[in-house]
Amino acid sequence: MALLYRGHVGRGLAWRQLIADAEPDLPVRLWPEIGDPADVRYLACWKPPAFERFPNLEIVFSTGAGVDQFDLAGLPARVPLVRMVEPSLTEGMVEYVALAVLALHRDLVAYVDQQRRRAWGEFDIRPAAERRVGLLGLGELGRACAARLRSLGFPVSGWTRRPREVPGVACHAGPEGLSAFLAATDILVCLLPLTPETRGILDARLFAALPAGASVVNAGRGGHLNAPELLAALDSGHLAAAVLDVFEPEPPPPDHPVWTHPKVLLTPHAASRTEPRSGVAFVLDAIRRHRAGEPLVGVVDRARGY
Ligand code: NDP
Ligand code: OXD
Repeated sequence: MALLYRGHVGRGLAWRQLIADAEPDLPVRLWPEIGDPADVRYLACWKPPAFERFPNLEIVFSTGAGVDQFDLAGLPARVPLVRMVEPSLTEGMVEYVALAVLALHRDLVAYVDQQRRRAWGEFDIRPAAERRVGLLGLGELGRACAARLRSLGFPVSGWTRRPREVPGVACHAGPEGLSAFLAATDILVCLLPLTPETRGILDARLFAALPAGASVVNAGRGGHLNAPELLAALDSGHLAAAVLDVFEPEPPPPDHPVWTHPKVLLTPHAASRTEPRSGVAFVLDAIRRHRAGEPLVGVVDRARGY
């Protein structure tokens, strides 16, 4: 029985050491040294190899929260796909979203642009209580971000697929709840999974439904965004600024206007990441639960796509 890790080499070495310390009876193999594929019971990866090579798989782990990078064809229905639900990933995203929302709230993107142009002009300061933040997605990450944003003083609302109740958050759900949610959002933060339903959701129609002067943060996936329509909404002045952590493709082509657009702050898919110690703790807990016949945390619903 073995766990196969396929991903960042340095993090793989850290995973192997941490698992050796905590669970010496579980050998860890690092891709491409897979050994006998029949030994591989657990696979942890960002992008999976062909599942057919591993006839005895019991659990497949995504080393991230998202699973849109997985082609599940070939993964038998009996093998659960488990995504990361662990504190380092959540806290990283909470920090990033707080950073992005505060940057937009305090006009940092516009100040950086001014500095480049050697311009000196101040913008009005608006209280956080008057800046409404709307979260697309109130899942593991969205709910944690909502709590931190509330503690910073922002009124927070959220939009989900199914109706939800989150204390202190004005909740909206489904296509029928989207317009009211958008109309009451000054800073929109996308923390959705990428599915056929959410692909391209950040488009001209959605931007037009936001109040004039609103801003956008995309920390979900690049496939959520229609980039030309975002740049058009920024150029028209309807949107004030955007903070983008994800893009399609990553990185954007060298001549793409998003690199230099004065109203865009771009980061290289770096909002958050699973730190080896807490990732390994999550995986070992899942394996223990699986062996004990207990329910797993973070199982992906394949029909829903997240
Ligand atoms: P969850 O699965 O816990 O939450 C997803 C949320 O999105 C849920 O609230 C869900 O609604 C909502 N949602 C899904 N589909 C729809 C839809 N069609 N309409 C409305 N709401 C929808 O995911 P996480 O919070 O853990 O992660 C979210 C995403 O963040 C990941 O999938 C990944 O793409 C991205 N991510 C990005 C990182 C980065 O570094 N940039 C790092 C980590 C994650 P409901 O509550 O009804 O199910
Ligand atoms: C993730 C990511 O999904 O890092 O975890 O994007």
